Amino acid sequence: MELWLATSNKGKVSEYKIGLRDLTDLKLFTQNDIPSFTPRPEDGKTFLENAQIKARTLKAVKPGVWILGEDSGLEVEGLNNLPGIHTARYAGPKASDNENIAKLLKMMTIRPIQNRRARFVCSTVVFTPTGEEWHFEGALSGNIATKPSGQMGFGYDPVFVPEGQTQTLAELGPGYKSQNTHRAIALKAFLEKLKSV
Ligand code: ITT
Repeated sequence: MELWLATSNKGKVSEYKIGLRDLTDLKLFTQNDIPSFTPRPEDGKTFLENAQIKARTLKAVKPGVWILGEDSGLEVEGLNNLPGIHTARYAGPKASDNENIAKLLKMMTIRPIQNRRARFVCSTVVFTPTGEEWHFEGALSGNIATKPSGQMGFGYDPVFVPEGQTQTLAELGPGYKSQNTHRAIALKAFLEKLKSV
């Protein structure tokens, strides 16, 4: 099958490569394989709306193939579920992962926040080659660490400790992430659905 990922995030692409490795006939591409591709602004009000924007924009230039788009982010209880849909750009439009992490840790100390519970969420939209639209969701609960630890992964991995673990996602690494994360859960649901068609 030919599957196109509606993302330019290299960390996500690495994780999809692992999660999809059992599909033996898979030909995997991303929007970055189309030099003229221009993403649309992610101006939806929910993770689902933003995932639809990404998947639909790629479908418009690549009809008749499998398309997968996802929007994901971090909801921190003590920050009224922020950064939420603004997770990628929390510290500004071109913010790096380190700048986003620094802003998050700062927001939790300006007014000391005791409740560090948080969850990663992922909303995934798949278009089949015939244009059917499928939706999948995943979430991973945990806590925000007081300082970054670990080198693996991307985004907020160095400050996210999954429930029941003592290490961050950046220390636990791809073996753990490919089985347990918001993205892995939504992807497994897609793979299950794929078996049924
Ligand atoms: P695309 O829109 O091109 O897919 P993006 O990075 O902008 O890439 P999102 O809009 O979905 O993606 O933003 C999600 C952000 O949430 C992402 O940039 C990370 O900062 C964070 N994030 C999502 N999943 C994560 C994970 O598994 N580990 C760490 N951080 C994650």
